[in-house]
Amino acid sequence: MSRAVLSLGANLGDRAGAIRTAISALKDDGLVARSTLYETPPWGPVEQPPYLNAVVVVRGPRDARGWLDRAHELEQAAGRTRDVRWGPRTLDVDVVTVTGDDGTPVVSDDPELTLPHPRAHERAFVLLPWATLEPGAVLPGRGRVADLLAALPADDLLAVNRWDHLH
Ligand code: PH2
Ligand code: MG
Ligand code: MG
Repeated sequence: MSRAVLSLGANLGDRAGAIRTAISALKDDGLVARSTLYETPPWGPVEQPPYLNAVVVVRGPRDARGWLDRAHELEQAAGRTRDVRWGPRTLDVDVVTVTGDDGTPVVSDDPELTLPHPRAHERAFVLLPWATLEPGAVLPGRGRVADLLAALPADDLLAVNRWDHLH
């Protein structure tokens, strides 16, 4: 058994539908907790529409590669086509961190699955929803999620807005 933190994002089509469908599908994989949806400005070099983002915690019999495979299945089911790196997408599911039942985090520098996720520590759209699920969460190798959030520019935090209650 392992425990994984997954980040979900969508900025094309029915953004909320794609994320909610994926979260529902994860109930069969041992969904432990899910954040609400947040609307967030696009991060990165590509100009594109705003994202909806969410974070979930799952625990099940898969290993790290198994969670990545599941993430890709969910992206496929949402009609994901892979084109521009960091570009717009109907659904993106990223594995942020995987922890064994003994608490040991999986560390991997495989370019297809780098763990923990190499950019999660600087992304408010990952850290903020995660902190609402697990206030004491630690991103292995980077420190407490609450401290990482506090280290980000205030504008990054202010730009992550709870979306559900607006709709
Ligand atoms: N994902 C990206 C690129 N930029 N920006 C936000 N706000 N949220 C994302 O999920 C996101 C992004 C590529 O994975
Ligand atoms: Mg991503
Ligand atoms: Mg991805």
